Amino acid sequence: MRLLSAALAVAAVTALAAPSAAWALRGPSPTPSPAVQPPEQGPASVSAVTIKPGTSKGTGRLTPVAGSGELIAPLGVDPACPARIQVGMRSDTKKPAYADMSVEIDAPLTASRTMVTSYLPPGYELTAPLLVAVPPATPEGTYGLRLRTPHRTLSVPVQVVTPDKLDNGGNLALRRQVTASSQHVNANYPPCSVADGDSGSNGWAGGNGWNDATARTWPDTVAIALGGVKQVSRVDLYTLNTERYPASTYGLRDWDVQAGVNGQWQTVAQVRGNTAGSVRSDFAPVTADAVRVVALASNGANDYTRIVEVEVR
Ligand SMILES: [Ca+2]
Ligand SMILES: [Ca+2]
Repeated sequence: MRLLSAALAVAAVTALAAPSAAWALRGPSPTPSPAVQPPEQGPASVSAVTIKPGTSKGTGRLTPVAGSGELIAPLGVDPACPARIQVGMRSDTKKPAYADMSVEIDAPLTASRTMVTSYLPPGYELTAPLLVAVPPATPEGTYGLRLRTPHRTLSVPVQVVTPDKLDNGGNLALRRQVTASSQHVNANYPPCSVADGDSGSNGWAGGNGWNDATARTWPDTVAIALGGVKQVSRVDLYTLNTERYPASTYGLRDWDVQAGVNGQWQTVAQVRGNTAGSVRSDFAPVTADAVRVVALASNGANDYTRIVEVEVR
């Protein structure tokens, strides 16, 4: 048993120590691979591929796995913010081996990779993000995504829907059109990421939050069109906040919340001196077709605006 444990540990270290050599991507990539920013431009924390012990079913085969049973891919979304799903494979084989999984998707949808290849010890599971792009003219409907290992295929239906039909949990901003006063030269901070449904900071620099391009210059603005006139009375703003990059040092400090009413921006809430990762602003209901955040200052010396998500209700 000790020998087996040692072998597994060595195999795991091998797999984890050389991810670029152990696995490879092939095929089109809708977004550039994450890059670490220089310190003055903000922190980065990206972990794209995870290899960890799984629960082997003892089938003796490679089994494709997916993070959910289906993928919802909204139409009309900025290509910089594609739909995402975790995919991968679990080794139920008896010996360590190089494992291949192919990724097929129905046209006209495209996936960020067509193949995942990795060294995988028995009982271990690999997962990695798959980005699915939906061209603007794609008809609504169900499309096929197939994950194939040599003896198994996992089919994950992809539902292409307009943002109006999304189950948005009451968040009127979800997957709506976003415009910002500036966009960082690094493509991993697109404005549309403030309405992608991911409010967690752990994916920062991986495409799920907006970093402006004008250090120490204010104001910065990010506006979300609501797809029509809606009654709104609450905005939740999530700024960068992790253990390593706390909001008190890297997050947004001061901002105004504005509502677009009859073509005019009205300030409906103000936040000053914030040090928290998220702030809820409640205000008297207004009828608006857009919501805008006017960023006025951030904490610390870096002085960029870093917003992970804005939710509107
Ligand atoms: Ca986000
Ligand atoms: Ca700025």
